[in-house]
Amino acid sequence: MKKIALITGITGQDGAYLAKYLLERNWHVFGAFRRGSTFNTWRLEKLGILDKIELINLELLEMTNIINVIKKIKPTTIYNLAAQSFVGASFEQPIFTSEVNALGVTRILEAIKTIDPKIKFYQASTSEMFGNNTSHLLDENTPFYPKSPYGASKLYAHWISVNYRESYNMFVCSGILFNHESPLRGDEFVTKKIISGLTKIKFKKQKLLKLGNLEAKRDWGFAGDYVEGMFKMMNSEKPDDYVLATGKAYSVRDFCEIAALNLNMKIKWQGTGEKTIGINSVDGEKVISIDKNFYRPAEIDCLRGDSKKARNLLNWKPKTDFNSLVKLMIEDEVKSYA
Ligand code: NAP
Ligand code: F7E
Repeated sequence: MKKIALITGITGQDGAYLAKYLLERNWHVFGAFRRGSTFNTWRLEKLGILDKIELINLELLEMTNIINVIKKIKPTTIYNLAAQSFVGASFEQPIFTSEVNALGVTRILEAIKTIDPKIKFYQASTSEMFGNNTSHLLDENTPFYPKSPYGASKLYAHWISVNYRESYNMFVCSGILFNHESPLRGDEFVTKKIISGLTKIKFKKQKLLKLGNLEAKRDWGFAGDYVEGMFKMMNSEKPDDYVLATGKAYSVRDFCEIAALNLNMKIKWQGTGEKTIGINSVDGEKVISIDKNFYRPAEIDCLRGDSKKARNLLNWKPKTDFNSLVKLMIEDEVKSYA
């Protein structure tokens, strides 16, 4: 069987890890990127795979472009990882976010249905669709109640994916992934921001790290583990929806403390709410403060997933625990200061 994959969002974190994973399994990988004034291929370069991928222009806002790309490369599988993926920005740009994240998915599905409904389709869904439903472990049967334009746009994309699967008998999977991080994570996301900020402070390149809500808890896994789950979904017998998560949640505050320990710093907290500060008790310097600009109009207090369906049916489980994730991100970050 031909093994031709098209990955949208190839310049993003997951696009890079998934491309590497597929290349190692002898897939022919086309990476779709949106045109910009500069090439944004640093992640592919960092993984050493830039020259092994065929890059192709694709803009999710542009139907004709999507149709032409699919007709030209004839993929057997499409992984749709492209999105306006920053929750905070979705409050500022809700319409753009919906155009890309929600209607962009309908555009691809409609193109697949018209050109070749046998093409398999993976949709990058998210724990953000659950919203503040935090009383228990979240799984495929938990009702959705998104708390951001991002979450709402992804919920539309999830249901339209399910709808095409059921209406047209297409092989469509929706992977409901909880937060997953790595050294390739975008700078604005809180894990990378903490790692990068505290490392700069350690090497005296920055004085203070400003954060928003320290109490938010997330189920943080390693992106490298999660792309394996995507692949397993797409290569199982039946298309379905799966949660991928570690089952453990930690707060932003916890993340700061563990990251600091990995840099031989020790955070002592003082004050509460917006007045909270973090002092490095090793030298007594203030290193963390709160900036209300990083608060969101609506926050999700805690997200913790139950991936037993993926464990049982896909034989998937995360290999990297929270402490190992923080450690590997710090180890990569300090390399640039060595
Ligand atoms: P990311 O690093 O932000 O990558 C997003 C990618 O989408 C980038 O390559 C971006 O291109 C591309 N893109 C954005 N708008 C586009 C458009 N209009 N047309 C074509 N491409 C466009 O995100 P990620 O962390 O790898 O996540 C991958 C997917 O999983 C996203 O759909 C995200 O919403 C979803 N997800 C992520 C997580 C997580 O924790 N990482 C969890 C659940 C779901 P540029 O490089 O040009 O910006
Ligand atoms: O925020 C809090 C913030 O922006 C995590 C995306 O990949 O995962 C990601 O979305 C938490 C939130 O990720 C800052 O309020 C505190 O509670 O790193 P984040 P996210 O919003 O969870 C989901 C699953 C996706 O699907 C998304 O695509 O941290 N927080 N202080 C902060 N967040 C940021 N960014 N910056 C802060 O200073």
